[in-house]
Amino acid sequence: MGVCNILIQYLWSLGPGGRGISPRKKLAIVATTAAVAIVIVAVGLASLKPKANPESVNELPEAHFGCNANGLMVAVNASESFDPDGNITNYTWDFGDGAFGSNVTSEHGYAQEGTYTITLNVTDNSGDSNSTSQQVTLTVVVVKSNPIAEIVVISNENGTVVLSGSGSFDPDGGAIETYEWSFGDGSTESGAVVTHVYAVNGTYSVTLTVTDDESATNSTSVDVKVTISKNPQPEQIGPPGLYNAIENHQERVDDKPQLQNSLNHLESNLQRWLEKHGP
Ligand SMILES: [Ca+2]
Ligand SMILES: [Ca+2]
Repeated sequence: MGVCNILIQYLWSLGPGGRGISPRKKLAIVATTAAVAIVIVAVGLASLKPKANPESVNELPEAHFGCNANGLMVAVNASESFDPDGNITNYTWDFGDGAFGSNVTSEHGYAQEGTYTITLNVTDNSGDSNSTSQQVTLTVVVVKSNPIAEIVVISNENGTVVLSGSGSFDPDGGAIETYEWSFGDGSTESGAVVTHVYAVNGTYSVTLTVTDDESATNSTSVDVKVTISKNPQPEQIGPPGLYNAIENHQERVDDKPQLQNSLNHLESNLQRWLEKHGP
C-alpha cells in the first residue's frame, strides 16, 4: 500500500499549469490515475499472496547425527536432527555393511575392520525426508601384556617342597608356554607343578619365571623355610610332602576338575622321585 500512495501523490502534482486543466482533462487524469492505482494495488496484493498461505509449502527435515566408534562397535545418535516446521517421525540407519537400524539412537557391531559409510535418513510428519552420511574407519587395537607369575606352596615337609605355578596367567588371553623354577640352592627345574628336595635347613628364595605365547616373561619369588628332621620316622621315607599333596588333590579333584592338571604333575613327579631314589 505504501507504494500506491507515493505514486498517486506524484500524478496529482503534475506541472505548474495544473489549475488551468479543463474538467474533461481532469477527469481523464483522475480516471488514468485510478486505473494505474488499481493495477498497482492488484500487483501488490498478488505479490503478497504466497506469504498469506505459508502452510502450503513443507520445509524439509534436517538430518544430523553424532557417531562414536569403539573397536568394531559403533553408536550413532540423531538427536541433533530436526524439522523446522514440524517433527521427525522416522529415523532409518544404513550402516554400510548391509545392516540397518531405526530409532533416534542405534548401535551396531561390525564383523571386521574397514571403512564404512553410515547414512541417516529422517522423515518428517508431512512424509518428506532428508539424509546425511558420515564415513567411519574401524580398527581393532589389541593391547598386549606380559604374563603374571604366581607361586603357591602346596606343601613343605621335612625338606621336600611342592610348588605350583598353575595360577600364573596372561591378562591378554595368551597362553603360558613355560614355567622355569630356581630353588635358591643352585638347582632349577621346569614345569607348572614341581617338587624339590632340599638337603640343608635354611630359608630359600624360590623364583618362578613364566613365558607367554609371545615370549613375554614375568617373575615372582617366595621365601621357603626348610626344616629337615634329623631322625625321620619310617613313614617319612620318600617325599612325604608330595604324598600329602597328592592325597589332598585326590580328595578335592571331584569338586574342582581344574585340579586334575596339577594332580597329573604331582603323580609324575612322584614317579620320577621313586625311579631316582627307590620306594
Ligand atoms: Ca517439515
Ligand atoms: Ca601376553
